[in-house]
Amino acid sequence: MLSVVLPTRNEREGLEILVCALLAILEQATGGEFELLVVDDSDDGSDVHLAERLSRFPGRVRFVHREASTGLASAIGDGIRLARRRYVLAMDADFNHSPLELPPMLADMAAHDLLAGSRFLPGGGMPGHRFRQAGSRLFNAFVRRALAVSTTDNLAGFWIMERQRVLAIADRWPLFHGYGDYYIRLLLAAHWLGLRIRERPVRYLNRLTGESKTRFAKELLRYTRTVLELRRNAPALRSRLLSRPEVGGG
Ligand SMILES: Nc1nc2c(ncn2[C@@H]2O[C@H](COP(=O)(O)OP(=O)(O)OP(=O)(O)O)[C@@H](O)[C@H]2O)c(=O)[nH]1
Ligand SMILES: [Mg+2]
Repeated sequence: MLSVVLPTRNEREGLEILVCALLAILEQATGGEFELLVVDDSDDGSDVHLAERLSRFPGRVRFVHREASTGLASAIGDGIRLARRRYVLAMDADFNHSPLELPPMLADMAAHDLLAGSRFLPGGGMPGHRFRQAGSRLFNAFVRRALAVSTTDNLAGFWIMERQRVLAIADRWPLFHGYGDYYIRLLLAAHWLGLRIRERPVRYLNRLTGESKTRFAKELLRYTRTVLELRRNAPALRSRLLSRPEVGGG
């Protein structure tokens, strides 16, 4: 049923706790039909420790360490390619994305082509960080206008889709490069393809332990460049994507 892709970089303390929470929650929510796929780019030695700790869950948790890190988006892409279940769910591994959101998301997934968490729908939210909240809201308004999409949260990166469908899109249009901007490309592709996108509110939690890898202002600049480039190249990208009907919605 479900493969959960967890990209990690130097998450020594929190990851094992997250894995245990996910194992308990998903056992119930999926009737045991799931796997967790950790795609790790750590350079602090935590990979050796985590590989050993997570080997206690054979058949449930796969830990893949990449020697040469090519960044967050490519880790998610690799995880999706390695996944074995019908649906893939991508989430951060630092508790920003709460494991408690998974059961309601799973209950909704079969009725939609892309199920996406949003902090900006009633009932959603994120703790603290007033500057970040305001920045994210403003940026989302910009994305909606620049790319003519309706999604309220184009940065969340907390989503579920059929694995084959994501791979078919990525095959046509490389999505998985950069950082969180891969998600803007994925949502835009889904819009262009007319997929049934469903946003549902999610509440972020504070990162449990460890350090953020995001320089928010710097990433926002990168995301802005991505959006402007997508807008500029939209006709060519769109026709490339739509030239293959089998990736479309249904
Ligand atoms: N595999 C891999 N994972 C990464 C990389 N960079 C970040 N991550 C993971 O991606 C997730 C999101 O990274 P964060 O540093 O929490 O970024 P963020 O959630 O945007 O920032 P904060 O809100 O400050 O936590 C976490 O699970 C990280 O461990 C990377 O280069 N490779
Ligand atoms: Mg985080």
